Amino acid sequence: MPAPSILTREQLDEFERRGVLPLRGLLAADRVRRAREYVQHRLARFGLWKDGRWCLGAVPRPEWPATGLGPSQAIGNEHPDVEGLLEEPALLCAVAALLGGCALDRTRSGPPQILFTLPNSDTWMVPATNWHVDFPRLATGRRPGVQLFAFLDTVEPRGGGTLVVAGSHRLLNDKRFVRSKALRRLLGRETFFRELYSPERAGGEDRARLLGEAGAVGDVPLEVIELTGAPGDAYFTDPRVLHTAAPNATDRPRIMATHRFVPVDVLPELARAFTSP
Ligand SMILES: O=C(O)CCC(=O)C(=O)O
Repeated sequence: MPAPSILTREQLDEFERRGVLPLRGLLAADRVRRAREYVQHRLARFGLWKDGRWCLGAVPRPEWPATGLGPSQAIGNEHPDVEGLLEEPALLCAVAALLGGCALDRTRSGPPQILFTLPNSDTWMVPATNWHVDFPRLATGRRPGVQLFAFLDTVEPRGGGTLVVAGSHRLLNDKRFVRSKALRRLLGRETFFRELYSPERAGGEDRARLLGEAGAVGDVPLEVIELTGAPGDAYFTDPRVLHTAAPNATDRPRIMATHRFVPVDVLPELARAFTSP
């Protein structure tokens, strides 16, 4: 008999429908604290973290779209306290539930990736640029895995949390490979995405209003949502949802971690999709 799922039928349905599922308090507080302390420890080298508090004046303030220090170089991901995030039993049960228990490719997927953004803007808006997907549409229409976005510290609204277009994973699954650039272009023919990418709807509050505005392509409802949360909260997304980084208009750095879980049996098709003409 299969093990009972950690997720309810309603949550699984929500994930199917919206391609985004919040799971509050998914990660244990201790595990998250260790990963956050690792990040703070690494940033202490730049004077950004000192005596248990942020000293943001230690480096020049970046201006959006710059995010400040590159997390891979300045922080790095390969540390047991970062890798330990993926050992969380509740997280692994949620991944198994979302992927129907498929065996995962854990050898090549590496540690979670730290997402870090210093405060970098006085105003907040939904960017017109860099909307993308990390995985192509597959010819079989199959979901290529699930992506985790976990909060290592509080990320408030307008605090640099990733933006995603809920529902967008359901578009353009029409039996062919479509990679990110082509997907962006094809979606740009639709009113909802024309507005989203539109440089005319250029800045400030006008673009901020795109958040939460209901839209649709055909019968697929769409909505731009901002990933926000407290330490230990997480979202799972369908890797086919369009998403982008956002400005951080608060006074605290944004610290999140992301990871892509890919079933082993999807790898051959993924490889074909990435290399197809
Ligand atoms: O929140 C961000 O910085 C963007 C993350 C992103 O685009 C990704 O993980 O693919």
